Amino acid sequence: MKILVLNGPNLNMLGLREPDIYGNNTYADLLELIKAEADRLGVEVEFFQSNHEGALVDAIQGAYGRVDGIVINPGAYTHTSVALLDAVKAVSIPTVEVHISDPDTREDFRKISYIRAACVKTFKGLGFEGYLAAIRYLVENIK
Ligand code: CA2
Repeated sequence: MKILVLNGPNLNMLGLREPDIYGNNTYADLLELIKAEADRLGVEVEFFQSNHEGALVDAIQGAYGRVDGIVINPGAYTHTSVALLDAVKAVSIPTVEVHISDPDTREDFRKISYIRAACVKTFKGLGFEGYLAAIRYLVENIK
């Protein structure tokens, strides 16, 4: 089983700014944590981060026929991107939405998630643990 882990804009800045919201750990720490959980579960993981909407669309399209599940934190594109929603719908790969913080408890503009309609599950407000929960969810639910 292969899982693609996608991260959107500014998530490469983890640990460097806004530690009160996103914690002190870095993007590299996040990848290490996910890889350890994937190894424990015996699944292959591939990582991609971009600050560009089209690059994320390309990554989702590139997963078609190649990947069994997607974990995505679209960052701010969560609240703006119909293109990411359409891409997940188009490839029809089970996709889990993850947010480190809980956007529903923040500014009103973060309360809308376009991509959620195409996702099988959402984990939010759990910090980095949300990504691990997403990996476990896909492993348990993809047959
Ligand atoms: O809570 C999340 O994971 C978010 O997807 C993070 C996005 C935000 O726009 C969403 O509403 C919720 C922002 C990611 C920015 O990450 C930073 C990391 C370090 C320093 C500054 C920003």
